[in-house]
Amino acid sequence: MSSDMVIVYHRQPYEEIEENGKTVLRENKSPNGIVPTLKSFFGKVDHGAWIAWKLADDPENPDFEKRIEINDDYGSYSVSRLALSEEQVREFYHVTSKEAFWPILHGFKERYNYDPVDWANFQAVNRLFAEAAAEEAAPDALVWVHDYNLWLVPGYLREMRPDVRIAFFHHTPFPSADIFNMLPWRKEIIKSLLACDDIGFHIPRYASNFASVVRSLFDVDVIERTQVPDKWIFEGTALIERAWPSILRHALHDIAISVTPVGVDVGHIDEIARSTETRLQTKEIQEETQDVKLILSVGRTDYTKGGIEQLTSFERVLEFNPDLRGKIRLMHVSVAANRNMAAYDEIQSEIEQIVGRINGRFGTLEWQPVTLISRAVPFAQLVSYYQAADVAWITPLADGMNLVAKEFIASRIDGGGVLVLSEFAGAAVELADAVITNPFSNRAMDLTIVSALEMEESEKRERMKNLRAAVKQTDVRGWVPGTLQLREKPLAVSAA
Ligand code: GDG
Repeated sequence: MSSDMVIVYHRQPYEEIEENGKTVLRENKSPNGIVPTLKSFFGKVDHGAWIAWKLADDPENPDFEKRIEINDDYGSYSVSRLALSEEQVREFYHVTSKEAFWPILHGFKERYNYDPVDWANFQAVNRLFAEAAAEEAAPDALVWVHDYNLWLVPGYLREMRPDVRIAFFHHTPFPSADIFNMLPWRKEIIKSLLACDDIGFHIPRYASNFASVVRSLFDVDVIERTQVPDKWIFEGTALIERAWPSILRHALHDIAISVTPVGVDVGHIDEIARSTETRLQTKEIQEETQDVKLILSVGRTDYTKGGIEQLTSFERVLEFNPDLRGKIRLMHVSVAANRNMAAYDEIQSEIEQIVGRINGRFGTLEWQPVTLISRAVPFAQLVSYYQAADVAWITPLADGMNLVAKEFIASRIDGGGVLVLSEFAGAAVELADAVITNPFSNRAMDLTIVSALEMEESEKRERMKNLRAAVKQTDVRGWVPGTLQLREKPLAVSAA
């Protein structure tokens, strides 16, 4: 029991790779930007702890290394690894979280499948996370739990450790009661979340939806409502909201509902963008694409990200605008993060099919309309793509925030480029100067991409200037766990 801050996140904060028969830890290269941000909090406390799962052939094996100590650039912290069998991971993560919760959170009722869910396994795995957090937390520590696959952790943890402060952050959207209440375990999930001191969301709409779900299931009082700041009230997005219930009271316990949009590390991206290596790479791409306008799309391969709808829009644009043939190119980076899951494999092959069809229909020896990249690209290279693109085309059907949009903006040190952004990405609330589009409308999709390609230079620059200012406002370095304050370690005082 020695950590002032305990982060409970299902993945380990590094990648483990085998080198010459030895296991070494390496910075996480998988497409997930949040891990370094979370680790950066460990630099602020004397000692931190991270709780994650690790696959084990035999979870009972006494040689399994349950806890390791790390001292790196981020700080000093321990990582508690919960030994889970392949079956437990499949049930807890791939079935319950990805087949049942994920579609509901993103409003895809028709994809929701709860028949195969083993709820007892989900409860057991969440209890293991709670036990590990209870063991690591110092008195009054802050325990920060992340995402829906750990929804039951706060309830279990509160029973074990009434003293700790519990914060929970949702990286996904949160739907209204009409959709959320399709989950048969709705009451158990919400009861657990009500054990938190603070529940965080990216944008006011998700916070409001959450409050509506709570009120449908429990008697709660709204103690405080908060007006949404003017800068986030923008009529052009479907996710507009004017106020949200920011303190709820249930059974004499107050729960803060906070809105803390996640941003990107602007300084870090700026450094990469200004490096000689990136500039050279950017120049190379620009030389290769100098006669065409480059449209860039980046995201995980997931039905929520709208890859199929985007590719079919590109196909229509080429079909109905013959003058654009040979003049534009789409680079579609779609990285699979959940291999071997039927729903994701299907999307991957559908994407490959459409790309093949477009290239077959319109391509020539000199010009290939779409380049599909299905493997993870090193981040510095991604920054070069962001810099070389004329348009970033980010059109998810639903997305908690969407960090790709913000990374694109942070990379544009030249002040150029156009962002076309879906009104169903949380980021749209902050980024009113993007060209906002509706990915459910063919007409809106086709018109906005063409207008982005034709935009006057002065308008592009004006919009990008405002976008860059907006992205700086939610720099992830200023991100804190909702209304709860960290007990930061005292600043070292010099002996002079
Ligand atoms: C969840 C929520 C929310 C992508 N391709 C490559 C690559 N990426 C990186 C991007 C970015 C990250 O992956 C994707 O972040 P997003 O925010 O766009 O999306 P999710 O993974 O779905 O994340 C989302 C987020 O949590 C944070 O709260 O915004 O709504 O769904 O950082 O750069 N990185 C590299 N190569 C790639 O090919 N290196």
